[in-house]
Amino acid sequence: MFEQVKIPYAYDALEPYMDAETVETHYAKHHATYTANLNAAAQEAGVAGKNIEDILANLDTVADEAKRTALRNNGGGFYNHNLFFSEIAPGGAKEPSGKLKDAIDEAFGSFDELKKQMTALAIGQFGSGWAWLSKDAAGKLYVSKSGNQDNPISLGSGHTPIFTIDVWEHAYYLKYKNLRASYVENFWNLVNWDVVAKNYEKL
Ligand code: MN3
Repeated sequence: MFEQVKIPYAYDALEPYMDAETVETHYAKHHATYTANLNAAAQEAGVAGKNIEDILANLDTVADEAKRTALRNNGGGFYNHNLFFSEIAPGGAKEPSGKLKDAIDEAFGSFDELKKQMTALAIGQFGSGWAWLSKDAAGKLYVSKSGNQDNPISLGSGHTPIFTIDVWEHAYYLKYKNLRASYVENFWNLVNWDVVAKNYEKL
């Protein structure tokens, strides 16, 4: 059974940058639904015992198009939101340090430059999707964006997302309405860089 990551904070803990109603709806409705639908889709496709990274990395081994699409959309929705809700746990470092900072400086020149590039990707994603900070097979960091619930893991071997920004309207519309750029600018205030550093050092 796939289970949503438990969030160690109250729905109102991310105020004023992310409002309680958005967090509750996003986590307890949207994310919960992706998780339930993934469990059903994994049963249907015969991959229920596998881990989510394996499923997303090997979507092309599922021959049936409807089953593959259900895994892609709901598997992505499950995984992406687990990363998202973990990385914004209150507390922790307000900016990268240690090995993660070194890797960011090597890939982008500075943390400010990473923020600038990822903000531009998040704002520029047409329609629903995500902006990503990921590690490639050689351990180098890079930024990207994707539509819908697509995830860098599905691009091929060795792609590991370590940080993401959800730019589906459900992530911000109750508070920010059409102002996605304001949501993205404020999102940086929420990031717990200790969690991102753990994601970076995990593999
Ligand atoms: Mn979302």
